[in-house]
Amino acid sequence: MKKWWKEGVVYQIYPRSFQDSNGDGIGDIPGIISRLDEIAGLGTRTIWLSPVYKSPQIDNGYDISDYCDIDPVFGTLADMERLIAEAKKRDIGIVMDLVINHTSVEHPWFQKSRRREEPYKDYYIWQKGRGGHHHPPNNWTSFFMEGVWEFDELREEYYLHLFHKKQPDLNYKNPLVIEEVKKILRFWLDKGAAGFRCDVINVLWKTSLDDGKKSLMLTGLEHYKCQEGNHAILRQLRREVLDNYDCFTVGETAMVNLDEAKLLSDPGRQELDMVFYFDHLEVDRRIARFVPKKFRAKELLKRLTKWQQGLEWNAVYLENHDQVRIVSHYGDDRGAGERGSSWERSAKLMAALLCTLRGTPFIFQGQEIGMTNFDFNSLDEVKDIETHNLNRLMKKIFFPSWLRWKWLRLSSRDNSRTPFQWNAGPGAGFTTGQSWLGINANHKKLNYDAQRKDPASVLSYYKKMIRLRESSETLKYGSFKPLLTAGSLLMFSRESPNEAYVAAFNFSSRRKKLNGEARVLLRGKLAASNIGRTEWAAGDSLEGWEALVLQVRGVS
Ligand code: ISL
Ligand code: CA
Repeated sequence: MKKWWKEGVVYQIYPRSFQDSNGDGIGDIPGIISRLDEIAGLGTRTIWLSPVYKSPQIDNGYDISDYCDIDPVFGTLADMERLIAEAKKRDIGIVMDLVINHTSVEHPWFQKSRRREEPYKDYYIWQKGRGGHHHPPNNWTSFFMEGVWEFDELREEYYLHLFHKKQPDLNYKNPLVIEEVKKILRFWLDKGAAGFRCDVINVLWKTSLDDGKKSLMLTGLEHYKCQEGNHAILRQLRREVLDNYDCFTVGETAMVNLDEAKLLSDPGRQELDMVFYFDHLEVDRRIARFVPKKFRAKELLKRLTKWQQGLEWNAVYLENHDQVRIVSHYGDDRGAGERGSSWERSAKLMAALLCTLRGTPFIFQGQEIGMTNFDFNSLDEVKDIETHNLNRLMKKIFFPSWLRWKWLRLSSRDNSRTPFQWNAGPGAGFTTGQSWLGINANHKKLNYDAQRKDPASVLSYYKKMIRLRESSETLKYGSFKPLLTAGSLLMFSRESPNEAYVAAFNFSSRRKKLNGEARVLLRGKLAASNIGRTEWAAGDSLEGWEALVLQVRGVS
């Protein structure tokens, strides 16, 4: 079924790192407003704003102390209202980040809960320790590689936190908590929000607090991932609140498999509209995204196919604020900022991939100019709490420091969180002050200003691909069919009754000779080329990092 949120691309802003307006080194809402024309110019229909709510910023805003106010570091509620209005003028909707698995310890609910004040007493998951205070209630481990229980001296009980210890989990067995969430949803929808990206939305319901099966990643997961109680909450929020507004939801769903994702996003079940899963970004990683292994195009196509065909509608993304930069990951960032380099070609290849898959494309800030992983030299420059926790854990099990750093720099979430590179000047046009996180030295060559007027830039290519997708019903709604892989070559088609496109990608800096089958499939009219081809005369090879999109049926 057609929907407005299936039509256009979503642009994710990580406010801290987007545009600073007052020189304090931290991006803010007035900064975002000043860049709305650039955002609109890309072809953005929706902005997903990572959290700007009041927060002690332990986890960059994913630890909220007031859901209905804005953190002073980002601006005021009036600024936020202005952002919604200014975006609307440009036909852009704003999607808020809904972080409701946990709050900050500084949220008044938690402060009152610690003191057993009603009605907040059971807003969180409180438990007595085992053997008095001495042992936590169970053996679960957290997403940030710690235990999940923290002892509170005031209440003399432990509270559960699946993430950082300053992010206590809410107790969804308490109906009052769900009522609070409804209020938050209505508050933002009434202000004009276009929907919600729902943070770790599949772990809300803790069925039991029994010990979990021991696991290297997450002990206890089987007691809270995608439980029936979680589905019921989503249906309730949908029925009672979301359905009364013209909005959409995309759930970030940790550790989901396809069957679970289907249940969460099947349109008939009325829970979420789309989900973010991680499978396609872990082709070359073990233990989620932490340990490297070899990339294979074959494995990527296999995983893409599974999800493209398995779900009714996909949230298509290659980057976000928790992932590394795609050009440094599946691409090749050598020659960053330089014309004709592997960096330029592979960044454009990612644009072509993003816009030819079936689903709503999400672009993370900076992806559209091909920003790369950070260039930090040591852990001291990293701010991400996840990276530091992981380092501590690896140290405990005697990993040498060189190996720790090798792996951490491959997985650190700060890779994508460095400030947006607007220009070549000091502060990269991001700030006039001291930036909160290091700015990549490659901003001197790789920046927005260098690309904005250049028709052959990565930025211009993103715009082109976004327009191509928007102009084609087949690229938006057509079916997805895997065609073939051979070494670094990956091909699929998008088909509708009257029209078909074939997309071919060479995931290597080396020229790729096409086999007979590939040559037959690649007969058609050129729809997009990332290396400036003006026609495709059924050639016999693809250039290094080439992406080719052909219209193979329905050519008028
Ligand atoms: O990063 C992951 C997979 O590669 C997942 O484990 C998962 O995305 C993540 O840990 C959950 O992320 C979300 O909630 C966190 C917050 O720190 C992240 O920034 C947010 O996206 C806690 O709110
Ligand atoms: Ca600022």
